[in-house]
Amino acid sequence: MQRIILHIDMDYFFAQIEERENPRFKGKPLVVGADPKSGQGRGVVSTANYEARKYGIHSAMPISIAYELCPEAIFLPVNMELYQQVSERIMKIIKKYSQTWEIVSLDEAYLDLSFLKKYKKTKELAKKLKDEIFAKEKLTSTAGIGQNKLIAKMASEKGKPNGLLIIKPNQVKEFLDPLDVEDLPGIGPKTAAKLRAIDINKIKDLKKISKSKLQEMFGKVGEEFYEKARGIDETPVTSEEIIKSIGRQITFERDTRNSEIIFKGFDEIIKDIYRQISENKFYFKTLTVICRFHGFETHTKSKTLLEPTNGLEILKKEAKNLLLRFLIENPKLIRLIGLRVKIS
Ligand code: TTP
Ligand code: MG
Ligand code: MG
Repeated sequence: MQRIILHIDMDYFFAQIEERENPRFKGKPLVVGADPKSGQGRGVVSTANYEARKYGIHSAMPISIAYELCPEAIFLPVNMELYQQVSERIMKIIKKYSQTWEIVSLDEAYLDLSFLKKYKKTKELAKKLKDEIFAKEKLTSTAGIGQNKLIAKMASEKGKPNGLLIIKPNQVKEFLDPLDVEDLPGIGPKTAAKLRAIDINKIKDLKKISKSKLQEMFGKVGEEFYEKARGIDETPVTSEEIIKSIGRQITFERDTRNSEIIFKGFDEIIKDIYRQISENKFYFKTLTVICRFHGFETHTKSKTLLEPTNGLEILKKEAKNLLLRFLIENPKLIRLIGLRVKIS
């Protein structure tokens, strides 16, 4: 059966909320993230508004580089509590438009609109949805519509900002072919570099490689690249909330191997996560420790317990074991450590 899927994603979400709260920031470059400390700051950019993006600033970039690119930008800390509240209200609106929805992150979701049957009707619905979000929250969003989640997501990406882009099944090929391989969800800079090395730059080029060759190069995900390059994606809209997780991380003032500093920081993270677990009566089953070394090399290690628990002692023990494994395996100076637990 032909499906029709909508993907909606808020425009420069954290930064747009900050602009709304403080209209005098509008029109000026604005960066939400770690404290830049006049260029000495050590965290990263969460997001930036479009004015700041003109300077090359983007999510996950070291805040010190963002500062270098545009020292006169307005730098604001992450006010996650506010963004979460806004997100909850937006998702409530989105969920009214289809019985089948999937929330993917704080600022994006899929709706299965197959019941509308016609693309024309989905366009009207998407407009209404965007208008309702704007009327209630004064925030713009971009919607993409297509035959599956892949096309819908890529369409919203290309339709930004404040856009609505519909790619009908007979337009998929002309839409995908000229795009860069890195525009394909799942292909990041590393995969793209390998492809570029064999002169594969556009999705059109990617289609020339056989499935078996892609498998040989990239393993199981290689097969997916083959399908995606042709606009094929069967994954359903799952009607589930995102799996909630709680995470915290700290960036040290200086890269360090001082175990007193490392474990003192880690204890605070554990304490904070435990406080959230107990306040909300959460249970967790999977823990992930993240460790960023000197030079930005970042690794994670996870442990899944046999059953969900809410105990502080087990959290401490398992988290510290994971961190210790990092310390044993890698002698480099440590820049950042973090812990995340998946709520079950
Ligand atoms: P995105 O939807 O990826 O980005 P965005 O909404 O800021 O911008 P766009 O208009 O391109 O959609 O992410 C949503 C929010 O998630 C973003 O506002 C901040 C946060 N975020 C981070 O904190 N770190 C990251 O690396 C990314 C990608 C996002
Ligand atoms: Mg967004
Ligand atoms: Mg998003």
